[in-house]
Amino acid sequence: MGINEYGWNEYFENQWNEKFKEGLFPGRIIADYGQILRVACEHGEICVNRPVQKTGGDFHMAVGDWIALESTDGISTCIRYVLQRRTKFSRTAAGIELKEQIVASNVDTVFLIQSLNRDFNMRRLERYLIAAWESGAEPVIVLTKTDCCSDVSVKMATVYATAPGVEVHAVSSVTGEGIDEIKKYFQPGKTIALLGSSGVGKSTLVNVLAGEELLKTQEIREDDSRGRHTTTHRELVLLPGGGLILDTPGMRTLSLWEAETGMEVMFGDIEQLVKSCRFHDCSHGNEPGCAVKEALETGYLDAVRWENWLKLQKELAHLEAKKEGKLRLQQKQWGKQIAKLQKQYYKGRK
Ligand SMILES: Nc1nc2c(ncn2[C@@H]2O[C@H](COP(=O)(O)OP(=O)(O)O)[C@@H](O)[C@H]2O)c(=O)[nH]1
Ligand SMILES: [Mg+2]
Ligand SMILES: [Zn+2]
Repeated sequence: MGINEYGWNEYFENQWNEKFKEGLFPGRIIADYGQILRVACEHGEICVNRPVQKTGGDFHMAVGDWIALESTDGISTCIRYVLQRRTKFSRTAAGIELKEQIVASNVDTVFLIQSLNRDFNMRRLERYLIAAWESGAEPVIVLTKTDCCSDVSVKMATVYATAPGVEVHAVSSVTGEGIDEIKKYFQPGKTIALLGSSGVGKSTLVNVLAGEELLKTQEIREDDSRGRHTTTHRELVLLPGGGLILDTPGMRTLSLWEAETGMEVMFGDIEQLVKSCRFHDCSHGNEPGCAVKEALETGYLDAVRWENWLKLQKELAHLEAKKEGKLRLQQKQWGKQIAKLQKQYYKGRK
């Protein structure tokens, strides 16, 4: 098995030649079991321990990462470095501690998946698109379970409006509808990640594309409970026709981690509008010359989209503040600013 099949390319080759010395060899993380990582390398598939830093926190490693391995005593292998990522799809990890969680690394295309029956939600799609544009990978929208939906074209139109310029496909893993269409994205050495809520049919889709039952799906089959899902658990799957598919565990919520580029791509028009209000600190309430208000009235700006933008702005502002550990400082500054404004206001009235 060649590492090129697994997506090794010039980008990594250049890093390797610059930074890594002899005695090391490259591998790609194809599954994450927590303490143990499964890695594909020139020797085939091996399991290695996740290196643990002395400080306690584990090294930041994700499925899709390219790593430098070292065979220590001819028997065991350990991870020495993580190569710089070409792309990464991240979110804010669940939990109290503020930290990044890389969901998929070194991905070329992300399939943003929603099912047409239950999971269809444009506000959620906006979130995924922001994170996708931020990741550096190309987003493609895949709507699943066409067999359970009677108004596919209406829903497709809704998606086109939410994600202009992004390709949209509707598929069914049951009837096979649309599957051929999405096969064009799978090319030798290219990695496609499947992202979306639990239950939308990601693993089923991998199995359909792979032509065999590689991944566990949620379906329980009463007829033959044995021997169905016995294949090794993998998250990054090499397809028989070339190309790699990265299945991710379902995410209940996608809390953004970084969003600057993504917000610009998704909401550049709103950012422009906001800038063209007469007052630079316009609250977009009742001020004269408010471009947002005008756009909402004329229908140029969709009210729901505007509300989502406001919500996202608030969330991102909060995240930024948390990130910099400056929440308190900022509150202090706000206090000062308000005091200043009050002072100006009273001065103006005198
Ligand atoms: N009707 C229908 N059901 C599907 C389709 N794809 C997946 N499912 C079912 O949806 C459920 C969840 O699928 P699964 O692949 O485990 O979802 P995941 O959590 O996104 O990996 C399973 O019961 C599948 O059989 C489809 O195209 N049509
Ligand atoms: Mg799954
Ligand atoms: Zn305004």
